Amino acid sequence: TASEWGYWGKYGPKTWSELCATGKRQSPIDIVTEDAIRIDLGALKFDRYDFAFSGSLINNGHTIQVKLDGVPIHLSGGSLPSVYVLEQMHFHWSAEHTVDGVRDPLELHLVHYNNQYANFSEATQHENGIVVVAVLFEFNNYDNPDLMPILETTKIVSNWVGKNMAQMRNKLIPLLLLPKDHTTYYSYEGSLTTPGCQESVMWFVMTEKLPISEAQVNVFRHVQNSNGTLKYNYRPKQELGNRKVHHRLE
Ligand code: SG4
Ligand code: ZN
Repeated sequence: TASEWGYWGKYGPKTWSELCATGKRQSPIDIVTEDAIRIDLGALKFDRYDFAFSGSLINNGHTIQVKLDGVPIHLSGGSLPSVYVLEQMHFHWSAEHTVDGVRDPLELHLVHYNNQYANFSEATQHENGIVVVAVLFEFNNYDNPDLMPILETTKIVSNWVGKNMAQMRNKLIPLLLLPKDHTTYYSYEGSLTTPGCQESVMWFVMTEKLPISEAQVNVFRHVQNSNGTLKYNYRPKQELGNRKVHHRLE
């Protein structure tokens, strides 16, 4: 069916052309740090990110996605035109954005939509509809304890034949999944990185990276779907074209 897509083989990204918007602002990209324009767009304001949330995980066959319960979490600042509401978070292994050609083992996407639109899917139809904050994780030789609530539940939903949705046993504090310096970032105008690749996303890729161990990345690499093991789930880099990447430094 037309909705069938994957990350390699006969349903891989090379075959997405019928499913994807083909424009001039596709994602992900390679961030060339030397070419980034240093400019103060203002700090991002992460509202209620410091609360402890219960939530659930879903293995949707393309990624592991986290949905938090309770009060809405808001993102603003950074020259954004309005307030953006956190919709969900999910992971890519390996990372989708590369920095000076380096691909890290994991990238977290915190997906938000513009609260001027009725809902998330309506927002994807507008050029300022979506903001994704991306956090890169680099290998280190110790476990990152802040990923524990997600990883323990990933193990439960990773067996596709069993249940693909589960409550997290421990609460999650989203702020702990952001680097300490969460006000320094690269930003550019792009798209969703999966079909239909709508060109509605303002990307904020955090400059500072977080640590993850090899054993922790392996939990993601063992996620199953109907075709077997989801060994990796990143879209290859897209052309930057005429776009500029901005680098916010304080
Ligand atoms: C993942 O496949 C998520 O599961 C999708 O969320 C998400 O699509 C997609 O990634 C693209 O998001 O930040 N990588 S990205 O550009 O949010 C949407 C769902 O399928 C539409 C709900
Ligand atoms: Zn993503």
